[in-house]
Amino acid sequence: MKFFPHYQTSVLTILGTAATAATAQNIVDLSTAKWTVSNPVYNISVPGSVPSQVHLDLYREGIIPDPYFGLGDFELRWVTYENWTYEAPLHGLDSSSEASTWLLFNGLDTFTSIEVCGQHVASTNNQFRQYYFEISSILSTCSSDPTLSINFGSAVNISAAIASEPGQETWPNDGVEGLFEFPNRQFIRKEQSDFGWDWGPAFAPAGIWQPAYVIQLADSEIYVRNTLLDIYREGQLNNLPPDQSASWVLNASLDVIGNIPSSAELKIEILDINNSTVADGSLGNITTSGSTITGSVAIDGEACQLWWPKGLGPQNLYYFKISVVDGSKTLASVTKRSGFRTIVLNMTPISASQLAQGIAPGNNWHFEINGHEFYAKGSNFIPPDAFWPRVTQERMEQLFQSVVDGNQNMLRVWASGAYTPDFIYDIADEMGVLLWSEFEFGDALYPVGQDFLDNVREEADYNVRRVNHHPSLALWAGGNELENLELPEAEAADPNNTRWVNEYEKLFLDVLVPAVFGNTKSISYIPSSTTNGYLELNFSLPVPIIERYNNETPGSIYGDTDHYDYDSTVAFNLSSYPVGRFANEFGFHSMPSLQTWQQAVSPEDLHFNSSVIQLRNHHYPAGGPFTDNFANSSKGMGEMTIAAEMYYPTPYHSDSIANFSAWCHTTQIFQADFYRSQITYYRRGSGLPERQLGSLYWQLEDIWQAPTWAGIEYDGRWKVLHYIAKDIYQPVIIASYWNYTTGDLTAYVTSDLWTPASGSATFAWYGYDGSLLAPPSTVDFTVGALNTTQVFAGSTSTLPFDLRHAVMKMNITAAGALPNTDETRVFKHEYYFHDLLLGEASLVDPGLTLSYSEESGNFTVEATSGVAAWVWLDIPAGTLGNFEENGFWLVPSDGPREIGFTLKSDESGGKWVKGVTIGSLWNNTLP
Ligand code: BMA
Repeated sequence: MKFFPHYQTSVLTILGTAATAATAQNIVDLSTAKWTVSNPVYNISVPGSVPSQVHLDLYREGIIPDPYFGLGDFELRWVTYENWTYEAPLHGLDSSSEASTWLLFNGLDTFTSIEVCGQHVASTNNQFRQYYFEISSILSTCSSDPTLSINFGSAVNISAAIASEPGQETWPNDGVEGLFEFPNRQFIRKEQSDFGWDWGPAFAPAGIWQPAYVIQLADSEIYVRNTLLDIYREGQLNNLPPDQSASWVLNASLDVIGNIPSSAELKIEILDINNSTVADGSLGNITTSGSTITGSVAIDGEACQLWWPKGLGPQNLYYFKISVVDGSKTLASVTKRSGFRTIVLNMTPISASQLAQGIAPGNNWHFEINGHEFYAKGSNFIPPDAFWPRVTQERMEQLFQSVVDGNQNMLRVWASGAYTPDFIYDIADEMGVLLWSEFEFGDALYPVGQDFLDNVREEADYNVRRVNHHPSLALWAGGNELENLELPEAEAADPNNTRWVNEYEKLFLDVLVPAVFGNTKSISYIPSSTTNGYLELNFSLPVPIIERYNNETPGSIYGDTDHYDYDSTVAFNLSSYPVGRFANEFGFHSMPSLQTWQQAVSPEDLHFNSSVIQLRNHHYPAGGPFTDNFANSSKGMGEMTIAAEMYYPTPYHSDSIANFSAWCHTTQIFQADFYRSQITYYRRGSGLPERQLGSLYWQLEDIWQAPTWAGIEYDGRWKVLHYIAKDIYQPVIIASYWNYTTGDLTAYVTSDLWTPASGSATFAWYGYDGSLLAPPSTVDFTVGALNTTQVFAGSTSTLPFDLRHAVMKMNITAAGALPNTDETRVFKHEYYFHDLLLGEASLVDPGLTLSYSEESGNFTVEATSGVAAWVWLDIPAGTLGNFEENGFWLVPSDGPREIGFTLKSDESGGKWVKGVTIGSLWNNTLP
């Protein structure tokens, strides 16, 4: 790897010396200070911590019970309505008069008044900004030992006060406000789901939620508080596919506390993952403006190993050490781990050659990594906890391991949580998970007063710069469900008024486009998660994006899709699914497992419709009304019940806990079944005129223990959905597509490999007793790169047997190569077609057997006397891990099937193995 001289101001140095020694700044990490948190109204004063939040400190000190237990969501609202003060003496400061002293906060949640030595320093009102304040003069007048005191105002009260200010903005439509939520979230810059969401509780926490420091600098010293690193192809423009043969350009920009001398320069050293220097030199085009220094350099691409998402190639990473130097002195240096890749959301018009391939006219809407189209497989990531400070590295590594084990390569980081911390991007960089990232706005229209917009500008600028170096960063989107929901609703309620679209564009184009395009060339931007894309992208305009909205030509296909339908009677009607270029969210809720419920509710509440369980369901009925009443909370429960009763035998076990557990599980089966139907439909679209290239279901994981759309429960346990998604996100799959009105039945093989794969498909009809109803048939197929091919066509109206008594097993074996490999691999997949109403099917006892081998650590299962539908291996409470597969079907002729297991944590001392149980849908029919 080498730098190109024309980007440099000085002679380039390859394999040169390391940077000189660091400087003598004094940095006090405020997590080491002795904090108290107090509230005078309740006469509470207890030890506090940083980073933390009030609820976490009160819980640790025994003042409140576990906020996640029972009805803590409601019972602890008094905490939220109060103001809280965090206070600590400042030790370890250098009292010499030369030092300038600063407070640096990477995150304050949210409304604060900050004092040092009883003197006001500043007030803050944005959870997502980094704040820094000079306190040198206050310290010099401090009569006693300095004390830092931060008073947090109640976000719920303050947002209500802001909402009722005279002249405050109102909208013709309400934002989405679910059951049991605090109102007015759109007026403040705080995690929007902190006020409650349809999958989460409303704690609206407060506290110093990110690291905080005191920084002391001598006259010429500087401290790097944020770093932008942008690696792109020369000539690259946002939202457009770059020339992959162009050289790489690295742009670095450091934001500092202190003064950067005008003679300062930037040096760079690139190291491989083993810390060997692969290149070093100086950056050119240096500009210094106040407290920011920027420079760039071109890099010869030959030796740069590309970074790829999981499944598409290796995750090559490098360290980039950037130093600010002035003559022979190194003023500061910072190291960021990054990689070489281009990622673009291509929304260009469908070209003539694409039309000639049979792609429907309109615009593209797909991602390209390093110039390759690929199929994005994944889900939506929500805040993994209502209290971020307790989200640990270990928990996130475990979660992301489940993501990659589940064959997912992309997560959409949903727009109304918090900007993802760097350590999570780091995990995604290492594991190869692309993170479609969003600004924190969702399901509401937002104020556009100058103060609000200025506040957002700071927040956006800080976060775009902070995370841009992560190769996993895939996209910036302005917010959640704005163009497809909030804006049209406002326009429908107040027709012919252009105010709503103008205001929308003020925030999501005029403010956020410069925040992205002004800082990075490597990342694409869309204003709304669901969008028809642009009508025009013109970089000679002040804001280069002109939105398409509903300016559509009939017969053309444009954007991505969002699909929810809580009428489960049409769940498997394929014509009810949207046809688009990409599915960015779709779903249906289900109950968590009994094991998870036991962590959160008392034994007497373990009934499907107990008040506690109903009140933890925050899903409102489709179409509203979104009011705070108990009757509505039963609707979400009702939707799950109706679906379970319609499609499956429903449990009626005499043991009430077993019955509850089976009901929970049956709602998970419906959820998984419905998602599989949509995922196969969207994936098949990769080879149909819509050229559909992505499926991200709603939602990856849970924020707490409750009925939600998640595929992974709060503690990491996989629901049926995560197993089924793993199965159907394999590279080469077979699936059936049934029009139950006409009886037309087809099957397709779909592949997201980048080269063709060939193999054969076998189809066999079985009775539920395991007997073959007809001789199996086999066809050979070749499926193209990122394509689909039909391998079966028939009709269920001409079958010689009743569909209620038969299942068709289809399985494929195909040879193909994974992207970026030459090695041929064998891909296998199986799929069962059956009547939708399994409650009416002639299920028999499948005679399931289960054994475990200490030696291999594998389980062996077999259906000895009939077809086993939705086989489920269950792990006891206290143990966490996942099977290689689960939720599958078995026929007796399959013989024994060995299934691997990965243990993640265990509190049973190994006894869990004996607690593993096996069952299938047949168990629902047992008393
Ligand atoms: C969409 C999402 C989320 C929501 C989910 C389930 O609205 O964008 O806001 O939680 O559906 O209702």
